[in-house]
Amino acid sequence: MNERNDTMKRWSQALSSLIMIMLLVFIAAGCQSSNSTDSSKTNKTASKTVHSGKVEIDMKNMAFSPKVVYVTEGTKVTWKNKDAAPHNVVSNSGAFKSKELSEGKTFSYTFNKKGTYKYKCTYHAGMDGTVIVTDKKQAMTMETMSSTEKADSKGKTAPLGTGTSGEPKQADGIRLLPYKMVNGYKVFHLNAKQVWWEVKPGKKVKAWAYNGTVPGPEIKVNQGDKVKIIVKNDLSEGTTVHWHGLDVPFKQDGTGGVSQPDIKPGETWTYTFTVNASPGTYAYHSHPMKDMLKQEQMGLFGAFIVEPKGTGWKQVHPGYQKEYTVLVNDSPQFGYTINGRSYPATPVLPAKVGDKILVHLINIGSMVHPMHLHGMHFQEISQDGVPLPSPVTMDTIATAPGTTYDISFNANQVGKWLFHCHITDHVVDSNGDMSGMITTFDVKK
Ligand SMILES: [Cu+2]
Repeated sequence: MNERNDTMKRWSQALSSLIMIMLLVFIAAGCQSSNSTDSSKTNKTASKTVHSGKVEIDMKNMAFSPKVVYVTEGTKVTWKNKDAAPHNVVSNSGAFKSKELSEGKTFSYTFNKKGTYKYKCTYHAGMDGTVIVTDKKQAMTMETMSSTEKADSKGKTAPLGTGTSGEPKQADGIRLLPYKMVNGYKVFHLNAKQVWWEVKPGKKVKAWAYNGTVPGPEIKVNQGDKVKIIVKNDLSEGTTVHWHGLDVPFKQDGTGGVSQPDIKPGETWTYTFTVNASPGTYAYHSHPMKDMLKQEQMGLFGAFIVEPKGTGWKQVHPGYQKEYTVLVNDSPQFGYTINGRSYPATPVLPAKVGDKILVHLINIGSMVHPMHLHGMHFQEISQDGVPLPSPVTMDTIATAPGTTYDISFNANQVGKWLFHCHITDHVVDSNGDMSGMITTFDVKK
């Protein structure tokens, strides 16, 4: 047994050294090898590689190629004109501007500040591109992921699961976590593990997920419930779960290295508390001391809904016919998503004309997302689980990271009504076509 543990330990040390070496080689190479010379191939696809040091973008066939480039801070980008026609490179924000570049001429700019830089050739309409500058820490996360990918393709790591633990799927695409009553406690089980997750058809990415699903299954309780949540860690590193907004006792707060040690791989941890929070929308997510950024970006989060004492929303508000959770997220791993999917793979939320609809809206990402509803206004009725003194009517709500909202509206018009983030970058793919943070209310007669 000890010998086996030792072998495994040595094996995992060897594997992490290998990943580290691959990472260093990648950085040292300045990723020039991945800069494809076949522009017809890279023309329309966003490069997923994060470049460091330097990178070249071609101006060829009246287009920038690659059109979208990810770089770390301090990377020098060089544009080269490979067309007979002259081009230029002009930043939309004024950050940089080349003079006219005839065939064979180049222009360089070093990006020292994090951000999204859109630019264009002012001579040719529609000839534009984007440079996305990430900080080094974020790039490290992405590179470590792709190194793991390489190890996988050689069959060096265990095969991944693909699905869920069989929880019932709700109309909003989120699974509902079942519980058992034991000695007056509602007992829930969460299992953190690595899976493949399909963000949209053709885009399968590695995820770290609770019970195999992104977001994790929805936990639904009533105010006053006593709950036990048993968390099993099947990740390759320590983790915890934090109960966001629920004001639990300190020992149950789930902050790694602060209220508890990180739960080690293979171990379980039980959280026990009474739900005193007011009925409304909350969340849960991993909050380990080590690797917190990566764990949240990889999918370890979910909705936590508190219903009124001993009853459900529909009983307290007899007017509501539909109740949906809409969880918006941004991450380098999944892109811009609603309930773990990117449009058009996001859920279509059904309604009938005359229905009153309650939406639990959660921003679990790290950016502001102004969510806009087509065709109808809605009312914000509560925020962070607390009812507003008087509801506010609007058609766009600027959701902030880590903030939860309850909104409500009357489905008074037949139609397929979009509900989407209004930052254009968050709702288009690298070609500028609709994608990402968009969902639909399908209101029928
Ligand atoms: Cu957005």
